[in-house]
Amino acid sequence: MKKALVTGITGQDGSYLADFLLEKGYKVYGMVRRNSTENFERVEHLRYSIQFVQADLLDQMSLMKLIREIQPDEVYNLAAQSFVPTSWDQPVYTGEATGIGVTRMLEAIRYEKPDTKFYQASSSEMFGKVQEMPQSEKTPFYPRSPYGVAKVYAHFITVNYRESYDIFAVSGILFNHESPRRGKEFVTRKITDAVARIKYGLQDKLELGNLDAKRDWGYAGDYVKMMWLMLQQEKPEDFVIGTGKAHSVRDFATISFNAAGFDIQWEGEEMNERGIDVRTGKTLVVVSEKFFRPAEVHHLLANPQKAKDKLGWEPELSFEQLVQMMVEADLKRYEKISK
Ligand code: NAP
Ligand code: G4F
Repeated sequence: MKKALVTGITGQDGSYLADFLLEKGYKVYGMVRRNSTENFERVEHLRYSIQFVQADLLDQMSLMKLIREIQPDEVYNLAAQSFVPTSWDQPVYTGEATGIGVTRMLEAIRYEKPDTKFYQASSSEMFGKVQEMPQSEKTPFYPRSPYGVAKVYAHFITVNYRESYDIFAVSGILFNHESPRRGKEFVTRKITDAVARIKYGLQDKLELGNLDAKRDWGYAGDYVKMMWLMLQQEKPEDFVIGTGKAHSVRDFATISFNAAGFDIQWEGEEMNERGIDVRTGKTLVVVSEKFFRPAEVHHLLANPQKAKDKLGWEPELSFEQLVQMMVEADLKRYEKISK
């Protein structure tokens, strides 16, 4: 039985990857950091199938001990301070967890089990102020946030350990991927959660920032399989994973409200733009300055050709299906609460 250690197991991707690896017959170890209360909502259904182990990316010795004791065949490093706006408020912490934390894990592997295969969760946020359209493995990075900068460091330290110590270490440069398990501070889930709350009369309207930002959004459940596939290749290589289609935040909001039976129309410009329900004349969306960022990443679009050719990558869920799935899940959740 192969052993996999997954960091970030309590996060969106960790929970989907654990589902996938268990189905493949792996023994899964999920790394959790110490919290005053348990935070197992996304992995509740796997509580007795995963072995939870405690360590922290900020603590070198805890990682050494983990690798020594588990002797994993594969490590998936999904843990990070992953919310871009927080990285402006806590840039040093973000650098420690999202950047240097990766070096700590690689050092633990180098000393305790150098034949472990290592997956690093790199990000399209590294492309930032994009240098070409669409973005591939060859596109130069230009990060626009402390989070993006930390991910670039993490990316290159992974390349460096591969080249210096011959560790099977790869980065998946993943574009935004979403699901009903997405954190509610990220824009997609913020929208679908608000749509459901408005539908059940629990919220009046939704405040958003830059409606013109465009992302290449895919479904998290499709993406975790690619993480695993990257570690099953003959030689370690980095891959871009995305759908090759981008949509704006405004598009995401429009489709979400439509999916819940609202008919939204956009009026006004930039800071004064509003989303109005055509049938009732009620304002559903307002733009608020507080959600704008000091430096925006305006448009991300993947060129996933390498993954298509070498990994057989083809996303199963379309953008519209993804939005529908997220809205339905949130409607169901609030239907239960409102009864
Ligand atoms: P997420 O839901 O925010 O989960 C982050 C996980 O990291 C949580 O389990 C969190 O634990 C853990 N964590 C944070 N700091 C830690 C520390 N110091 N030590 C140990 N664990 C720590 O993120 P996600 O969306 O699943 O993303 C997974 C990874 O992919 C992240 O590295 C993210 O930056 C990267 N990524 C995500 C996307 C995307 O669109 N989702 C795209 C590209 C790259 P707690 O539950 O205790 O907070
Ligand atoms: O959903 P977001 O917060 O995701 P962002 O910043 O693209 O980061 C996510 O994807 C990265 C991959 O590229 C990951 F590495 C990272 O960990 C994370 O998962 O924001 C998306 C866009 C931004 O342009 C933002 O300005 O939506 C815009 N936006 C507009 N109004 C908003 C809002 N974002 C948030 N979070 N909240 C708003 O009200």
